[in-house]
Amino acid sequence: MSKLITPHGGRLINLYLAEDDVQKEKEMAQEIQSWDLTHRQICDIELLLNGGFSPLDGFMSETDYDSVVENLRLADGTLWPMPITLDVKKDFAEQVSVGETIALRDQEGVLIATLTISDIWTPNKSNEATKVFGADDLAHPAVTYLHHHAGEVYLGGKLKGVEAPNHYDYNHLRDTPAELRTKFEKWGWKRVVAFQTRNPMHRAHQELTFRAAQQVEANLLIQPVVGMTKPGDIDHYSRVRCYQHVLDQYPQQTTTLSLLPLAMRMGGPREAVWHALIRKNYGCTHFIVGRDHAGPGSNSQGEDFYGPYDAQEMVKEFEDEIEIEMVPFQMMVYVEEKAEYYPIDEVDKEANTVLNISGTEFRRRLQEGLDIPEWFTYPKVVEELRKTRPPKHLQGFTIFFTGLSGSGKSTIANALLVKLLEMGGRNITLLDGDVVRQHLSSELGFSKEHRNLNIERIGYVASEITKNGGIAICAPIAPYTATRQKVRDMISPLGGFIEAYVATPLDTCEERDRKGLYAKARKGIIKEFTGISDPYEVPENPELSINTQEYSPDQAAQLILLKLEKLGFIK
Ligand code: PPS
Repeated sequence: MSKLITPHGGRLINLYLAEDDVQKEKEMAQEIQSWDLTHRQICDIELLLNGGFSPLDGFMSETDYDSVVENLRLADGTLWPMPITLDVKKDFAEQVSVGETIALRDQEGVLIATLTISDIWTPNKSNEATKVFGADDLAHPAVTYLHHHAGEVYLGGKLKGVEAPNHYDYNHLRDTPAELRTKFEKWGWKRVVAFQTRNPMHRAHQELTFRAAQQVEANLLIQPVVGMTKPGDIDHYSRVRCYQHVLDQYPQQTTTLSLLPLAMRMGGPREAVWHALIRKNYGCTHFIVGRDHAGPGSNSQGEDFYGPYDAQEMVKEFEDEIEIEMVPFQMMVYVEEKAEYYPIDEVDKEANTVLNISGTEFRRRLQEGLDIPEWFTYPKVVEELRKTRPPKHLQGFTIFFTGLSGSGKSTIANALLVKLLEMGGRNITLLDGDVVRQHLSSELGFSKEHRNLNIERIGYVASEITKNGGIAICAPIAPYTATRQKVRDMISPLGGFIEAYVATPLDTCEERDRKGLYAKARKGIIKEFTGISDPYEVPENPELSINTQEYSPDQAAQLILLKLEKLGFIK
């Protein structure tokens, strides 16, 4: 048996009920309130139940949460840098009370665990953002998540695990901490260095990890995150196919690949300490921390949230306590004269030609179908990535018209549709305001809530079309900035999003009054009419603003085609 020793000398937590108790718990759960776990919560609960988050034995209590936020420690002093909380909607929280047990289910209703509530509280999210992520700045993905996606109320309490969250993908590459420890024991791996990643691996990463393993004389565990990573990252299916190709580059029996169902927060230094603790739980003795580990990019002032080596410094500070040795790593660069990779600080830049391709440049080359040299990455990796990131002219996109009723959105949208059909070779769907209201939103009215729901539905359909390489043309009024932004955020990671504001002034729309609606609105026969008795928030930064007094529908459609060409979406 492996020694199930975790950081802090405790045992590896296993929160799953014994087989005999599972049936009883399932029967009991039919009588109690259920909470449907979000994707993030499914990731967290999997690692809580299987001991990846040892020594935690449930979602944090308020005192543990406060202590973690303020001091990176649980209330009893145990090192733990990241809040692991169960956020729920306010109306759900109002229906439950301390001492009650609730069922936690996945999106299909499968019972994953039960939680006996010990605490119910409303967190100070701005304080959490500032203390945990360094700033209450929405440019940080975890801060956006906290304010815009997470529920208002947190529930704390101990968990009883009924069933592990189900995965249909790459089951042979998924291990619990206990399974991985057993494998290491079986293979005679005493010293194991873990490599964490959320990106595809290229030659530089292979060189870095290989050198790190050599340096500390350890076997190598490549343990990429397949739960949630930074929005916009390459999907894990493609990444895992890439990792499998890269695995062939290591000497046999030195290296293994195992997938980690973690929901990252991109919390830089705190996150690096958290990652180290998790790796300790998975039985690793060493952990590679490179430049800008788990960095979220720049803040709203355009500066990096964290310094490039902050994460290394913080892990160093706690490595003895975690009982894992950090292996710090510099950026690897390719030295042309030597046809080899070296850590950047070991290269004499005067005497050598140093080559490197930045992430942005790599994505540009992929998008434009340009050459990617073999010194940078493996041909099979490029092949995989070209499939997921096709050049722009093969990607899907959404043209999202917005403007007052009668502004000319539908006319321009139809002209554009016809021109794109004439060009041929693409699948196009027109989601016109009236048509959507007939087929998708027939039960909705024109209150703010209903309008937003209508736009979210249009956004969802358009996002599916865009994701699958099609063209969606949407032409609703979409009067609210926040909802338009929501749709943009939903679609942008999947392809192009072009907001086209049809800027016809209200008096012109009213003069035209093609459907006679403005006259009725003025008389009060139609209530909540946009521009008359309901607001229209003018877009601040649309990709296109079309003045219909200067452009005929045909010219406006041409204008959009030129924009699409400029952006690379049509060739
Ligand atoms: S929204 O706000 O985006 O959900 O509106 P949308 O679905 O695009 O509206 C579609 C058409 O509904 C007609 N209509 C109204 N518009 C605005 N306000 C009120 N109260 C209203 N009642 C009916 C109007 O003809 C919209 O079509 P367009 O093509 O914009 O003229």
